[in-house]
Amino acid sequence: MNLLVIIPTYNEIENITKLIRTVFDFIPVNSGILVVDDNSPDGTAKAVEAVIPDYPERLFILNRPEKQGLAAAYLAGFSWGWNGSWDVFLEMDADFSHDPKYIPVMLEQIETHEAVIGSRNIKEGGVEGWSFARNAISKGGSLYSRIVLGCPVMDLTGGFNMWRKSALEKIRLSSIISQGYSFQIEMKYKAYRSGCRIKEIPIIFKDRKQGKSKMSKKIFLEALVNIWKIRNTDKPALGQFLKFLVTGGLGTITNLVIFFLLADMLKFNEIPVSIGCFLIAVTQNYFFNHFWSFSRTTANIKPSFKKWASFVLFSLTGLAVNITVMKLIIINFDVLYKFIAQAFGIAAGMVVNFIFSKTIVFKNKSAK
Ligand SMILES: Nc1nc2c(ncn2[C@@H]2O[C@H](COP(=O)(O)OP(=O)(O)OP(=O)(O)O)[C@@H](O)[C@H]2O)c(=O)[nH]1
Ligand SMILES: [Mg+2]
Repeated sequence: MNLLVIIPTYNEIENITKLIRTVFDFIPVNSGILVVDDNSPDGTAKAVEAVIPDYPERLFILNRPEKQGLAAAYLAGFSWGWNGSWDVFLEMDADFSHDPKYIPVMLEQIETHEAVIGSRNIKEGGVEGWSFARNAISKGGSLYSRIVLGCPVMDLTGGFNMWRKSALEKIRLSSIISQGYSFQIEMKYKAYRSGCRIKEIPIIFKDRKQGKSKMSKKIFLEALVNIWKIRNTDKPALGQFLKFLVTGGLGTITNLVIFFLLADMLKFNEIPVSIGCFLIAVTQNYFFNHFWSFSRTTANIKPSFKKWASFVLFSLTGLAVNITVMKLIIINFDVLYKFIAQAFGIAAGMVVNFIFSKTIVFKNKSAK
């Protein structure tokens, strides 16, 4: 398998040359290294360029104009290598925290897995040189993310990970929302959710000896908040359904208020009033669903008469299901009150309408 090691750098001049040489000692001849540098002021890129002649066709640099965070650097790295002959990608820090000696072990495991994670939080894994506080923060962060996301990976925050191309396809890199350090968590979570075969191997993580950490309190807090966003990108269905229900409830209120005004106060005939109220409520629902319940999928489509009409049609279908279910329950079961049957009917109608809305009316055609 052809391995591409991707190393993001920002001010790693003290480390990068030595790291590149060490990594080359541990990887097979068909492997390469790509350094993704965000225009480091210390001249990291120049240092890399100086050693490129030593490793022709094996060492590459991707120069980016400015510091844009770890996620952007890795995503750029993956896409740089996407059309090349690489089948396996390895993420690795430039500061020697990730010991290159583990790469052969990871390569062995990637034969039978789609993702191999260098893990500090399993047996025989660990951290060297970290203060008690830093260790506690890292472990706490991992545990917190595991609980919020319901993801069994023990080391969610670590950045020493190997991916088969197929795993990156399953993750759908275009869906990644993280910019900073939560990127690592998001990658693993999405790999897990998309059914990748994941293996954690123990690593001893060593604190950096040279250069400055880019980790800060702000970045850390950002990651804590991001976990919830990550969870939402993956589990929109329940949120969508709840919003859809609230929308339906608001539509019903609108319907009743207008019905009261026209039929009770102004004494109009209740049949045409009822039809009018239905259309107004459904129109309101249509816009609420478009801009709220399904806002995630409708971001790049506009409301249209055609979509509105199909939504009206499916609302009527929902109503038909409602009436049918209600009637069937009353006929077949000995219900104490008919409204109980109607409640089941409404629920069934709602579900049917939701499914049509989600899969047809508010579907994002460009989503894969
Ligand atoms: N290209 C690029 N690389 C970055 C950026 N931020 C961090 N890096 C690199 O990503 C790797 C991890 O960053 P570190 O500063 O070591 O962060 P850390 O490992 O979480 O923190 P320490 O444990 O204190 O080292 C290093 O190779 C950095 O040079 C960025 O914005 N752009
Ligand atoms: Mg580091």
